[in-house]
This record gives sequence, C-alpha cells and structure tokens, in this order.
Amino acid sequence: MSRPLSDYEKRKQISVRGLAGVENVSDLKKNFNRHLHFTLVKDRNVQYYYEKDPKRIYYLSLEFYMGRTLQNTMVNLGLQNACDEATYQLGLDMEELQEIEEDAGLGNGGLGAPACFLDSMATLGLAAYGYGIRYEFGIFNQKISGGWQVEEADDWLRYGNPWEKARPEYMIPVHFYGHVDHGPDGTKWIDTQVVLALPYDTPVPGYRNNTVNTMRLWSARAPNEFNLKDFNVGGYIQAVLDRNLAENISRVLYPNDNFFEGKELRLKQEYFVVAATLQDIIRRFKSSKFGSRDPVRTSFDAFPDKVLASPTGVTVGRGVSQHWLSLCQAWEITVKTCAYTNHTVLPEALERWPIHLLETLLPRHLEIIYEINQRFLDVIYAMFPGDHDRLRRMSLVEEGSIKRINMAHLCIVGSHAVNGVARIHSDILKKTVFKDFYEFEPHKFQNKTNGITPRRWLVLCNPGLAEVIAERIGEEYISDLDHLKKLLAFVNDEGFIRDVAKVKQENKLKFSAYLEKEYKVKINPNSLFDVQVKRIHEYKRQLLNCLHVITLYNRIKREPNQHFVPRTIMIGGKAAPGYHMAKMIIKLITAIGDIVNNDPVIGDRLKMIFLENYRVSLAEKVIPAADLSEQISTAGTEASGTGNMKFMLNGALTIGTMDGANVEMAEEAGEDNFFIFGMRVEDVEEMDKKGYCAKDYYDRIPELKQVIDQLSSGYFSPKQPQLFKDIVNMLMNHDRFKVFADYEAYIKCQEDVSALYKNTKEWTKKVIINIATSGKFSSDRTIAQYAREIWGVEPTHHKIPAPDDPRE
Ligand code: AMP
Ligand code: H2P
Repeated sequence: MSRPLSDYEKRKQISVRGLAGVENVSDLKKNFNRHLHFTLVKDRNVQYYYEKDPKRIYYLSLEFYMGRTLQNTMVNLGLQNACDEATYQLGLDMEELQEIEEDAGLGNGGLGAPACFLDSMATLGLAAYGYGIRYEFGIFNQKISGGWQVEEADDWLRYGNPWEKARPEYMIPVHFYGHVDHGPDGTKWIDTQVVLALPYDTPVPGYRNNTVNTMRLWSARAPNEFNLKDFNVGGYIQAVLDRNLAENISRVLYPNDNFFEGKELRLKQEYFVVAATLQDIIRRFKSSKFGSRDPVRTSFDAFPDKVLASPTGVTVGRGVSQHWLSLCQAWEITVKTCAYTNHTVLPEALERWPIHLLETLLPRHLEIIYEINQRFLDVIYAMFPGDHDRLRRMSLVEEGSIKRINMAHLCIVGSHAVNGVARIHSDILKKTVFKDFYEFEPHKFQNKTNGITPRRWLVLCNPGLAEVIAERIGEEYISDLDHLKKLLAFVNDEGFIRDVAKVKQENKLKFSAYLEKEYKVKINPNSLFDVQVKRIHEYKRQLLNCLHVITLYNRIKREPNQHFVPRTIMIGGKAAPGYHMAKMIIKLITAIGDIVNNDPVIGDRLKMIFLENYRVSLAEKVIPAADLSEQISTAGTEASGTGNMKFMLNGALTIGTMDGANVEMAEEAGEDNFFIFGMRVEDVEEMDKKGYCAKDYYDRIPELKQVIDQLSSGYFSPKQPQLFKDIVNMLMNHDRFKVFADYEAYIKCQEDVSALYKNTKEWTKKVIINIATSGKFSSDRTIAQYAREIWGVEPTHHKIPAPDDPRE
C-alpha cells in the first residue's frame, strides 16, 4: 500500500521541477552546519566527549574572573598574527579593538583563579566544565573622587556579550522555601517556589589543541506562573513586577573578599548554582553509556567514576538527596564525587549559616544536614569516647546565641579530598584550622599550590618578553612552563641580559604613556616601579607599604642632596564597599600621593600613585611594567596569592614575607634572588603567645615614630587633621596583622632593593633567574596535580583532530 507523501516529499517534487536549484541545497547545508558550529556552538568537541565518555570534571565556583576574551581566544587558537594583519589591511587597529571589550568581572580577586584553571583544563584536554553564575553586574567599577573610593555598577552586558550563547533548551528548575511533609508515603518537600536556571555557555579554548570546553553560567528566570497563582485584578501587574524577586538571584556579585556577610540572597545564589549544576550533571550522566534515561533504573554506582565535582570557595552547600537513592547511598556517592578546596584561613571569611535562614529557605536540606551530622558525630564519638569537647569543635552545627551550620566542616565531611592552595597554607590547615578533622581522616588532606596560565599572563600580556624567550629556547615553554629552566644557561649572556632589560624598559615606557593618557599623571619611566596590586585588605598590609613611602619621603626631606634611587610606588585594588578600614587605606594612599607628588624638594625621585579601578585588563598592563612586586602579608595569612606568580613570570623581583606561595617561589628561585623579610609563621605564633605591643616599636624606632606622629597630626590631611585617627588607633592598639613588628625589617630590605637596582646588570640577572624558575607556577602544573591526585583522571595533552570543515 502506498503511503501518502510527506510535506517534505511534496516540496521535493516541486523543487525538482525547478523551483529550488540544487546549488541552493548545498549552500543551505553549508550554512546550516556553519550556523550549528559557529553561532550555536554545537561543538564537535562536545560530541567527542560523548563518544569517548571520559570522567568529567565539574569545577563549581561563585567566581570566574575571566577578564577579556578576544585576545585570549586569538592566542589560544594561534590566530593572533593573522588577525592583526587582516585588521591592519582593513585599516583597523587590533589593539584599539581589544580595548573596547568589557572585562567579564565576575570575581573579586584571587578567587578568580578558576579562570586560569579553565584555560589549563582545556589545554590539558580534560573533559572539564566550569559552572557558576552569570551575574548581570560583576565587580563594581571603582572611581576615585576626592581621594575616596566610589563604587559604580558594572553594567558589563549593556552592549551584549558576543562570547556567550543562551541554552534555553537546558533550563532547569530550582526550588526554594516550602515545607517538609513526613507523610505515610515518605518524606516530601512541598509548596516550594520555583526559579528557573537558564544556562549561558561560553567556549573555553585550549592552547592550540583543537579542544574547546565550556563554561556554563546560570541566570535566574521567573517561571511564567511566578506569583500568578491567585491574582485578582490589579494583582496581575504586581505579579509581573515581582518576577524581579526571583531574577535578583543572578543580579549581582557580592563584592566581599574574605568576608562572610550572611545575607539570604547570597545563600540563594549558592544553592541556585549547586542545585542547577547537579541536575545538569545528572542529566549528562544519565545520557551517557553508564546511566539510563529512566531515573528509576539508573544505576548511580558508576557516578563517582564518571563525575568529579570540585566546588571551590569558602561557600557551597549542596543538595544530597536523590529521591530514588537511600540517604546512605547518596551520601557515599557524594563523598566519592566531591572534593573541597579551601582558599583562606581568615575566620571571618568562613561561612557559618544561621539555622533560621536555612530553615525557611531550604527546610529539607537542613533536616538532611542534621542527619549527616548525627551519623558523623556517632563515628567520632566511637573513636574518641568521652571527648565531648572534640564533638563540639567538629560538629557541623555550632551552638551559641545563634545556631549555625559550619560550611567548611560540611565540605570536609562531604568530600574525599581537602586541599589548601600553597604548601604552607595546607600545613596550617592541618595544624590549626582543621586540626581535628586531620586527626580523624589524615588521608583526605592534600596540597595543591596555585598557578596561573602562562597564555594570558605572559604570551598575551607581555609579547615582548615572550618573544625574547622564544628566540632562546623555542615556544615549547608556552604549554610546558618547566622549559623556562633552559634560560638558566643564559643568565650570564650579555645579549640576553640586554634584551630582557630592554623589554622591561619598553613596557615601562608604554605603561607610563598609558598612565599619562588615562589618569593624567606623569611618572619617571627611569624610576624603580614598585607595585602592589591586590584587594585592599588589612592582612595584605598596604599600610606597611605606606609607612615605607612616608619614611622615604622623610629621608629625602631630611637630606635632600643625598643620592637617592628614584621610585614610583603604585598601589591598586578595590575595597569591599562595607569595609571601613580598607576605604580609609585608599584615602591614605591618595593623601600621601597629594603631598609627596607635589613637593618640589622631592621632584621625580619619589611618586605615589593609586591605580584606579584595578581589574584584569589593567593587571595585564601594569604587571609587565613592574620592577618590584610587593607581597607583604603577615606570615600565615595569605593562603597562596597568585599576583605574586604573575609578577615573577613577567620579570619583576619580589619583596615578600615567608607567606603563601612566596615560600615556594623563593625556594624555586633561591633565597639570594628574592627579597625576603620579616616574621615567619613561627615568629608570629610566638608573638601571639607573648602578646604584640605596637607601642614598643613606636617608642623604640624614631623613624616609625615620626611617620605615625605625622599621620596623627594631620601632616597628610591638613584640612582634616583627625582624618587618619582610626588608622593610627588601629595600628597602635588593635592591629591583628602586626604591621609595626615587620617595619624595621621591611625598611632594611627595601634598602637592599634600591642598592641592587642601581646595578642594572646584576638586577637583570636575578630577574632572569626568577623567570627561569617560575615554571612551577603554571596552572597547567596545578591542574595536572589536581587531575592525578584528587580527580582521578590523566591529563592527555592530547590534540584532538581538527574539526571537519563545518562549511561542508
Ligand atoms: P594577590 O592578593 O596579589 O594574590 O591577588 C590575587 C589575584 O587577584 C591576583 O592575581 C590579582 O591580580 C587579582 N586581583 C586582585 N584584585 C583584583 C581586581 N580588582 N581585578 C582583577 N584582579 C584582581
Ligand atoms: C584568595 C586568597 C589567596 C589565594 C586565592 C586563590 C581568597 O583570594 O586570599 O591567597 O591565592 O584565594 O586561591 P584573594 O587573592 O582575593 O585574597
């Protein structure tokens, strides 16, 4: 029996009669494939992962500080020269075009390191995904007005974002509020409010390996029925307006670095990203060979072999129950699947969510957390019978005037691996912050020293240096940074020394011109560029830097005819909007600049510049121009630092304390090639026992006394002599970070810096040694270690075949 013709077949008959030319068919096919591949980014690589079905790595983070994408894409795809040439021929200037792109400022600072990790994961050919939130407003733009920081909203999506692709087909519901019903047919979480998570995908290209991974950021959307349930006339408009309430979840990045604020909206953000991501992961798992699409029959046994989720940050709570699994099974899978990275030891940064917030927002999850805690404490009690104090210290639930859930504890208990981000930091976690947990499960604890991607942080930002390196040792170092060691053979090579010094000088000139154009400040390009760029925070001790600048100022004023190594001190960074002391520190920096920079006795021997609105794209300009990198936190407070590594790779010498990754950097470079000063962690601990008395230093060190007296008397704030009293009071009476204790050693060490700087050749030799030994600090090394030692996957360095020409 002949079946009726389909519409397609009917149309085909018509077209055969000549209405559509055969050429059009092949054109359309080409265009269709082109659109699929390039516009919809339905990438061949995604299919590659489906075919190979490797273990997937899920990197969850509330921050992906990506910066700009255009140049990075060109570098990784190997297209930069061609693009330069093509735009040139079109009468356009590539550099100008690049400057138009907005930074994707979806991070605060170092926690944005996941951006480097994504680059490395793609470069190492790992089937890895970054999962986060598509904040409509990223980190605020900083304006300086009258010397004060003023925040402006970062409307980065105003002109659209060409790098992202919305994927409404993968929208996922996330539930909040409601209550728990323990009925006869099981426990149910009911009457919830639903918010939809709409994913936006951004491609993450590996370095010249034909691999493109995905960063998937969730945006909140109100469902159509949101608040429309029982509207009456007039209620409708309000209901539509109320959609904002749901959509506020992805509105804005919290600009708190290292500080837990405890806001409900932040908790919503955390649950939103985790709940949406987990559902997406499970969907992907089910459509793999190992899962079946039928939830009832899905076997999750293979889940931990196929999935690894690495939630980063001091944050992340998680939903554990899959209703078709018992809690016990679900928990076992969770622990095998998750790994937890800690990024800070500052107690005020660690999240402790008040029970009452969880109770309303996520009632069922709170019950599950209690259950997990009960089972966990039972095990501890069996191991340490009678040790009630230990139970209290380790409990996920903190008793007190407000009962809270300690999220770091939950993360440790719920993960198979826990790591810090530099050796010294991981040791501190074991010895102090998580001591009890270490004693309970020592096998969980590891170290993964941070790293940075050499693509963005050398090839892209410092092409001059990349080039002189490549001339000596070839280009292999770009994807295997240990090759930089080969430069040690050139430490005494006059030609190389000259080339490296010349590139630095060119970068300094370029940056000086930029400052003059954008900030209207003129600096001496022959002075020592002394740079401290990072979030403004008391523990990072921008104040110690300020005390040094004032000391230099006083010295020149005292002996104006002495020879003096000219310096330009630049400090940049944002202060969390609610952090009073950090904002005062910015005001102090600008106030010192006003006095120092306009004093005719000083001339161009000393300048103090505040770099307004420090951000990734500004970092790319200032770091290659720096001679000296300031990494001067109180020992034991900076988990790792990544700025320190960027400077080392770009040919700056470091003045730093034995803190964070500085310790390993000095170890690699050799202590002779590093300006180390100040208290070690043990000294700080010792001092804490004895008690730190700032006044002793003030009384004993005349230059320090002079500086503090100037601050107290309004020397730097003549119109408002009391302006800096809070700073002085803090330094003298309750300085958690012991600035005065390191003052003398710091000043002395800075004298060594100046002395060496006079000898360009000796200075440059040390620079070369630093560059040559910075290989360890590639995020490729970091990621390879995470992969092997925590995630249970092998980096492939595998270059997949180039995609077929999608136009065919
Ligand atoms: P550090 O404290 O120097 O290790 O800084 C951590 C990292 O965050 C470094 O890589 C800095 O360059 C970066 N960073 C800090 N503040 C900002 C900012 N406002 N914009 C961009 N990057 C930042
Ligand atoms: C934090 C730590 C750093 C660390 C970084 C990444 C929270 O960021 O303090 O020491 O290197 O995470 O692990 P930040 O640099 O913004 O302070």
